[in-house]
Amino acid sequence: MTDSIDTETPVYLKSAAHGWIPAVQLKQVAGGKMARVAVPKFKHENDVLTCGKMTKAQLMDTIDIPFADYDNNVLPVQNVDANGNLEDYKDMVELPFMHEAAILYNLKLRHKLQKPYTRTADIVIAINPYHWLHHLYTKEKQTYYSNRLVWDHNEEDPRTTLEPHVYEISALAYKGLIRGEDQSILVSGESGAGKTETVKICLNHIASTQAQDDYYEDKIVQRIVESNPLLEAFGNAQTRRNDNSSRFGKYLQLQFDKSHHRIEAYGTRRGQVPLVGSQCDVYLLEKNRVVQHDDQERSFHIFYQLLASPDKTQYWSELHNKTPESYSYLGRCATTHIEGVSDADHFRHTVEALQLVGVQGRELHMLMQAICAVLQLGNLRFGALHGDSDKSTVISVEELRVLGDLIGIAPHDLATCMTERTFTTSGETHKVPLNPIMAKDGCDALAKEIYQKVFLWVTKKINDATSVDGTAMKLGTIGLLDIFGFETFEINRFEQLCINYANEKLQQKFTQDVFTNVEKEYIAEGIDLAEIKYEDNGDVLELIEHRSGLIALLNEECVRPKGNDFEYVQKALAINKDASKLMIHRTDRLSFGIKHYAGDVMYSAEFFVTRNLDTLPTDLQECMEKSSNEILSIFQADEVQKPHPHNAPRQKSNIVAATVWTKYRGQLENLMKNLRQTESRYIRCIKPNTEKKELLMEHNLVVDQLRCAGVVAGITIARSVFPNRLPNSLVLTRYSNMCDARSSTTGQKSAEKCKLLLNWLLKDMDAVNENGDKVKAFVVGKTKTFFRAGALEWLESHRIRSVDLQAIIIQKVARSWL
Ligand code: AD9
Ligand code: MG
Repeated sequence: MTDSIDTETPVYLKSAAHGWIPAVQLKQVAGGKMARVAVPKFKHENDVLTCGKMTKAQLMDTIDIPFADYDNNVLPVQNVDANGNLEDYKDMVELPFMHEAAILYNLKLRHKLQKPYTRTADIVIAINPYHWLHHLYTKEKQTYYSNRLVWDHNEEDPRTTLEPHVYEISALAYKGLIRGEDQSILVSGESGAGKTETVKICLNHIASTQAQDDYYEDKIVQRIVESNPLLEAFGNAQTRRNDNSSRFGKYLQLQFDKSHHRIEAYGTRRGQVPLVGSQCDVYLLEKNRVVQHDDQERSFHIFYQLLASPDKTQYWSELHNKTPESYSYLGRCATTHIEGVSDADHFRHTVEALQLVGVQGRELHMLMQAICAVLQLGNLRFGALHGDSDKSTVISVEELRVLGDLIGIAPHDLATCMTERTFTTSGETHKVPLNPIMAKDGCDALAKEIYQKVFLWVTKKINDATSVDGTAMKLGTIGLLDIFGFETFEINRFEQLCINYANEKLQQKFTQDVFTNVEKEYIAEGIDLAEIKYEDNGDVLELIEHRSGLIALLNEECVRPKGNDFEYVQKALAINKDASKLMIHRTDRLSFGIKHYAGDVMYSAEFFVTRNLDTLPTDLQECMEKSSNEILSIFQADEVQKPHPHNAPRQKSNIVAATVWTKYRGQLENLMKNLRQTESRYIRCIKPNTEKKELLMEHNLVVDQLRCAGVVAGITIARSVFPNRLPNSLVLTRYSNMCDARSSTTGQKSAEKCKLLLNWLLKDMDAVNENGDKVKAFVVGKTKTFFRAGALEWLESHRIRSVDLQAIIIQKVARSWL
């Protein structure tokens, strides 16, 4: 046994809590440098350590990170301090080692230390802690971040000394707004990652910057804050992944009054811009959930809330003794109650929030009755008419009567519009009977449509009560985007394509913003602009959006008299066969795939045409227009929504203008246009595990999300020329004791000192670029030093030489156990 580190024999410790972990290993990495593998903390509480050697396969199995991506199967993952303790980095741009494993382990360590937020340059990564860390969200914390980031003008970049927090994003957005630029905060992540909670945390923080005490006294701010849980009651549901999953996308624009006299009128802090309103745009409500949801999931919260309310009969006497099980849309599966949640309490809160936005009295009744109408529609049953299975009749006569009473339409009229369809040919009208399945489908389509109207009606009421007229004052805005993250399931449908398309659009903006920020940083630091190369996802967007792309071809298929999913796929594949991002399925002819920025996704085009058309039969629309309930009767004759008469040529432009894709694309274009006029800030939410458990991190799950969020790609752009950067002050404290240059630098500015120090330390590290010119291993900017590939790793591996002694001890102990 020698006293030097044996670089060939990796030694691993087996920990009961952590599985196999590398103890210490020096390994040659790119450029012939030596780098080291983590030295984990040797003692874990209640943890038994054993040791042994591991094969590469075992290592990949147990450590669970994609080592296969790298040339060396063992990479340095973490940094250690002089005592052998793992060091975490609050800004990942400063990580001495740069790859997915290093990012993952840094996040993991911080997660364990209950530090859910980590910065990567201007982006904040938020790991869902799955339990409320109260100390992070106190009023004092809110004020502290506002003071440091908004009001304190003395420091250059206070973030270097601040623990990362989403409050820094909200504070910086508010500061940007005060300086005159509209702002947006883009929160993304997969279902359950914490987007909605994060938006609420930011919103509360911004609200707290208003009248310093008792900001809830200001009704408008209260209305804005309360509109969030209100929308959640109507647009959120329990899913397997999240008990309070948002089933729609949301862009909430906070409106601030920038006119001078208003500032004085509010008597607020100097420079403060008062929050005077908000405008909420919603996207793609998952209305299918009204008629169908999986086991262990629920429909939208409001149904269960209403049924749990002790006052429910005041809205409709028929609700007496009714439970979710009484309604077929809710009670089909066992899950009707969420653990730890009181639907009755939530209902009270929902009603209070509705009253706050002016929905009360008659309107409140109308709203609740519209919800009851949806439930009641689900209880209608259809059977063959006089034994003829091509015709249908409503067999639940009593349920039909109750529904008729509720919405003020004669039961007979209701039954007719549900069991027959009207067609007009050559000016003549024909009634065609529907079979029971078609009648039930129409009834479900009506329930979904009514619920969508209800949701949009509530959104409009919120906007009416909160938004202000931009012409009456000079408005500034902070937009908060809480939108569905990238999705890939076993079967991916039309909805997944819509969602992933939105994510592609946002990813393109993200990449461009990261690039622009890197440029800005170089300029601010006074260093020469290096050429930054990056790949964006323009090819995917081209495939989806261009003139013969996936959207245009689907719209065309919807216009064709006998348009269908199969023809659509064949055309899309033939026309775009050379598109590099399109994948063709050899056997399943209804499938196609897209190479998204976040990974490859196969789509099943089954029902694409129907989902894209999403039309409600005219008979049902016209019947609803007669309802005494105004929310239901807003089914005005919407020309473009109506299906075209049988055999008559379809009016192409009308249908195309009305398809789900076209409307959705228009909404997204508007959103992007709006975002382009703002300074955007990013929060990437990460879900640490699928069990909703605190302190547990599943490696693969997190790495996948980091890829989807473009975190790794973003850092790669930021570090493409200079992979590492450190504040000059840190360079001095960390590396000064590695040489004697200290004595000669006293009295000089830190940038100068850094230059001298690094000139000495890195004198052998200069490289030669493609043009044969000599390039320095580092560039010292005004406040930060930028390192080329390998330079910081070299410094680190030499700095931690003192730790080697400890490593030797660990190896000795470990070997003595072998
Ligand atoms: V979905 O796409 O709408 O299904 P979100 O919005 O990403 O999803 P959400 O914000 O609803 O997730 O968070 C899911 C759950 O995680 C919450 O109900 C909380 O129980 C938990 N959570 C999220 N963020 C925090 C936090 N900062 N602190 C504590 C949190 N718990
Ligand atoms: Mg959500």
